[in-house]
Amino acid sequence: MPLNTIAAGSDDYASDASTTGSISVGGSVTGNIEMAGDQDWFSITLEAGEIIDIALNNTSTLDPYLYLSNAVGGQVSSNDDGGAGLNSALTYTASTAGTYYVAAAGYGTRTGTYELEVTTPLPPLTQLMRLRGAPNWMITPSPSILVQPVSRQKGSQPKHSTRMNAGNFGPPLI
Ligand SMILES: [Ca+2]
Ligand SMILES: [Ca+2]
Repeated sequence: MPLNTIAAGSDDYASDASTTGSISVGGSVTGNIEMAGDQDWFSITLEAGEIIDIALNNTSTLDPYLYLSNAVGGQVSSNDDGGAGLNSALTYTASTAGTYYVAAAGYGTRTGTYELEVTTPLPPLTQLMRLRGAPNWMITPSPSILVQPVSRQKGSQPKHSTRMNAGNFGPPLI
C-alpha cells in the first residue's frame, strides 16, 4: 500500500542499528515520518576516505532533518535546510571504512513522506583529470569534455583532440 496510508502507530523503518533499511551510494529510498520524533535509519557501507552527498527531500509535508551516525550509533553529521527550500543535504567524507547509518527525520514535530538519495559528488569543474594509462593527456571537463595533449604549445592548434564519453575515463588522480 502507499506509504502515506500507513496506520498511525506503525513505522516503516526502525530508529536504531536494528533497522532493516539500507541504501547504497548511487541509490535512493522512500519512506515516511509517520509521527513526531520518528527517525528512519538506513545502513550504508563506506570505504575509508569515500566522499558522499546525501540528500533528503520531502515528497509531501515533511520539513526534513538529516542525521548521519557511525557504526556504533554516534552522530557524525547532521543537516536541516542544506538543500532546496526546507530540504536537507550534506557532504561527508568517511574517516574509516565500515557501516554508517543515515537517518531521515523531521524538524521539530513535522511529519510526512520523503525520498533519500546518496550520490558521489562530481569533481569541481576546475579539477583536471588524467586519462588512465595516458598521463600526458589532460581532460578539462567543462563546459564539455575536451581531450588534448598537455604539452601543446601556447597559441598552437591541438594536433590531436577528441571528445569522449565519461566511460572512457579512469578515476580522478588529483
Ligand atoms: Ca518512519
Ligand atoms: Ca529542514
